[in-house]
This record gives sequence, C-alpha cells and structure tokens, in this order.
Amino acid sequence: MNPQPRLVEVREKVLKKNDLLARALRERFREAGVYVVSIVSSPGSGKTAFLEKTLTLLRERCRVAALVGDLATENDAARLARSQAPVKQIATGTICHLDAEMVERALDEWNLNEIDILFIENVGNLVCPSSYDLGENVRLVLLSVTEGEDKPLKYPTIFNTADIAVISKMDLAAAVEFDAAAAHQNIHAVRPGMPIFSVSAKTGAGMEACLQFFESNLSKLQNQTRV
Ligand SMILES: Nc1nc2c(ncn2[C@@H]2O[C@H](COP(=O)(O)OP(=O)(O)OP(=O)(O)O)[C@@H](O)[C@H]2O)c(=O)[nH]1
Ligand SMILES: [Mg+2]
Repeated sequence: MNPQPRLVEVREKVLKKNDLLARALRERFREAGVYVVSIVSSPGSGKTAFLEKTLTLLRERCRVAALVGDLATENDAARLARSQAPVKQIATGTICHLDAEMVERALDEWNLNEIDILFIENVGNLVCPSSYDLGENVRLVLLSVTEGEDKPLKYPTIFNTADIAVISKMDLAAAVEFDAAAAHQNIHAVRPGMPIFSVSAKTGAGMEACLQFFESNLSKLQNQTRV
C-alpha cells in the first residue's frame, strides 16, 4: 500500500468541505449586503497596523467589523479594538490558516445586517491561507517594503489568488532602498493587472485610496443586492 495517494485524498476532502462552507458564507454575506475583505501576508508585514488604521478611518463613514486569526494570542484583537469597531479574535491553535468553518463560528453572535464591510485578517503566512476560500469578496495581499521585492515570485500562489495588493510600510522605503518598480513588476508577473496600493499605516499616506476602493465596491455590491 502506498500512503501518498491517501494523504492527497484527505486533503482534497478537507478543501471540498471548505469550499462548500465558503459558498454558503458568501451567499449569507451577499444577502445581508456585507462586503468582505480578507487580508493575507507574511508574519509582521503590517496586516494589523493597516487594519487598525482602516477601521479607525472607515468607521466614521460606514459600519465596519473585523475578525482576526492568530495561532496563539489575542494581541491583534486588542490592537484592533482600539478603533472602537466590533472585533473578534479567532485562535487557530496549531493551524496555520483560517478556514470557512472558523469564520462561520466566529460570526455566530453577530448580526450581519448591522455590518457593511467585514475585514478578516488571516494568520501571518504566505503559503497555507492561499488554498482556503473564506467566502470573501476580495482577497488583499500585503507586501511590506522590508521583506524584499522578490516575494511575489517566491510565493506565487498567494499573490496569484489575491485580487488586490497593498505595499505597506512605505515610510521605510528609502531606508531599505525599496525598488517599487521591481515590486510592481514582480506582482504583475504572477497576477497581471492586479491593482496595487502603496501605503504607510504609520503616517496614513496612501490610505485614502484604499478606503475609497473599499467604499466604491461596497456601493456596487449594495446596489446589486437591492436590484
Ligand atoms: N514604520 C512602520 N512600521 C509598521 C507599519 N505597519 C506596521 N509596522 C510595524 O511592523 C510590525 C508588525 O506589524 P503588525 O501590524 O503586527 O503585522 P502583522 O502582519 O499583523 O503581523 P502578524 O499578525 O503577526 O502576522 C509592528 O512593529 C508594526 O508597528 C508602517 O506602516 N510603518
Ligand atoms: Mg496581525
């Protein structure tokens, strides 16, 4: 008996179950008119900082909420809660990504009709989260200026399965001699035409363009839902 094919079979089953749950979640989000943005990146590239800034600025303009996944701590939820938006931590234990079931469970006590944009910060990891659909409308991949312009080429799947890219920590770009043209070229090599925003969560530079992107997509979705 060769154990290799059995491992593949189990993995396929897990993914299939996730896809079915994600499809049901997507339908619930659509019915409630909730625009869902999931955020993926390597550990420490600034997901929580970007999200805290986004929640703080956007909550004046629409109803935002966030789920945040982490292996062990509640640190990120505590940081995001400073924005005053509703926030829930999902502790994944030893699992290196969120899945649709975890998202569904975390939403248990929330009324989706009271949310316009739901953000989901995934566990920091450039590999595992790429295979798991969470029912989101848009997957945002963050690349910080400090991690190297070649990351899209080294981890193509996470960039290829994302819909928009955000280059973060732009306030540090000069100090690390960040080559913006190379980063853009590498992102577009794996995902041609993907919109790219460049931001600093620390200074706020570039944030407004992202917020407007989220808001205009929310309007489109809510117009479709009303039809
Ligand atoms: N200078 C600067 N530092 C930043 C910026 N955004 C995040 N940082 C710093 O980068 C470090 C990691 O930021 P986090 O927001 O925790 O990153 P993360 O992607 O959420 O990390 P994990 O959830 O652990 O994967 C922290 O020390 C932040 O203060 C930024 O725009 N500029
Ligand atoms: Mg974080």
